[in-house]
Amino acid sequence: MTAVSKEMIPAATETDRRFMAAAIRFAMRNAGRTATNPSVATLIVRDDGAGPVVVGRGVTALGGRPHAETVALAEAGDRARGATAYVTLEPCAHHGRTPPCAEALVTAGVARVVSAAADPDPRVDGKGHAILRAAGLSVTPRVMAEEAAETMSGYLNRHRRNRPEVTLKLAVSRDGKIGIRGGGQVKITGPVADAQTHLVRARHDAILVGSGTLLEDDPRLDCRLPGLGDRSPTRIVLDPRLRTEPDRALARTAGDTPTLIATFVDADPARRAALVACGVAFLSCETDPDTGRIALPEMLEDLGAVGMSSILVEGGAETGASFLDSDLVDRLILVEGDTEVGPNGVAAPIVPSIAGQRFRPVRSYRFGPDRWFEYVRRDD
Ligand code: AOF
Ligand code: ZN
Repeated sequence: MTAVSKEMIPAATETDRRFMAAAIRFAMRNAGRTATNPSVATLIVRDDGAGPVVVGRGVTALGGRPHAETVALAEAGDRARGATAYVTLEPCAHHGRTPPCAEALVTAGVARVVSAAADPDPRVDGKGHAILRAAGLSVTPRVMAEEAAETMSGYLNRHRRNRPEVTLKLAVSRDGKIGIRGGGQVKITGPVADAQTHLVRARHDAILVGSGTLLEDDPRLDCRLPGLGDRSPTRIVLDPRLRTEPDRALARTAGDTPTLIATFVDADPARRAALVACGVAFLSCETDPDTGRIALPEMLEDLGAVGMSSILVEGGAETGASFLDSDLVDRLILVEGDTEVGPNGVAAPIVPSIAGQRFRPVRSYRFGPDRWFEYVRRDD
C-alpha cells in the first residue's frame, strides 16, 4: 500500500463534521443486530449549488449484510455521481456476498469519501481507502473517529480481544446495595432510568445474568420500549448447577426471545431436556480450575464464535464480581437510585464512589431522581 502524506489528505470542514455526526447517529439504528459486523451508516450528500442535500442513506442491514454503502448508493442512484459519501467506517475492500464497498463507491461515480473509524479487519485495514485513492477519489479519513468507534465498540473489541465486549450494568441504591437476598425484585431506579436501560439492552447482542438473579427476581430481560419489542437481545443465564426451572419467565418465553443457558458439560440430562423442550439452547462450559466456577474467558470466546460482539451483564452481585475479578469488564454502567435498601441489602460489587479508581468515567446523566454513570477500561 502506498503511504499517503498528510498534505495529500483534504481537511475536514464543519459541514463534513455535521454530516458525519448525523451518520454516526444513524449508525445506532441497527447496533446490536448486525452480528459480527458493525452497524455502519453511510450518507450520500450532493451539492448542486443550493447547499448540500442528502440523496441516499444506508445502515448495515440486520444480520450484517448488505453493507451501508450498498443501501445508500441504491437509494441515491445517478445522484451519487460527483457526490460526497460519509461513512462511519472505512469502506470494505473484500468480496463478501457483494463486491467491495470501496469499488461500489468508485463505480457509482462518488467524487469524495469522508470516513470515520479505521477498520481493523485485516481484509480491509487501509485497503478500502487505497482502492478509492487509486481510482482518483478524494479521501478524508478519521473524521469524528472516536465518536464513530463508540457506536461499534463491540466490533472493535472483538478484533482487539478476540471476544465480545462486556458491559456490566448495575442499579445501586444510595447505600451501595443492589437488592435484598430473598426479597425478590427491589425497585432501586425510576421509570426514566429504566427506559434508558431498555435502550441499552436493545443495542447489545445479549444480556447475561447469573442463576441467582433468575431465582430471586424471575426477570424477563427483554426490551420493553414501545416499538422496540422485537429488539430484545439473546438472554444468557450463567447457571453452573443448572438450577433454572422450566416455569421461569425466561424459559416460558424462550420460544419468542432466544435464550441460552451456560452450564457445565455434565449438567443433568433430564433437566436439560425439559428446558430444551421450552426452546432454551445450551452452551457447554469449562470449569475454572481455581474457582470451580464457569471459566468466563473461554465462555466469552465461545459466544464470540457464535457471532456475538456485545454482552450486557445485568446481575447479580456474584456474577458482576466474577466478571470484575476476571478483569473482563470493558464498560461499566452504574445507575444510582435515590432509595436506601438498608442493612439486609446485598452489597454491590462496585459503587460510583470507587469505580473511578479502576475505570475511566466517560459520561454521567441525571434521570429523574437517579444518577447514571458510564465508565470504560482505563487502558482503552
Ligand atoms: C462496510 N460497510 O456497512 C460494514 C462493513 O462478512 P461480510 O462480508 O459482511 O464482511 C464483514 C466485514 O465488513 C467486517 O469485518 C468489516 O470489516 C466490514 N463491515 N464494511 O464497508 C458496512 N458493516
Ligand atoms: Zn462493505
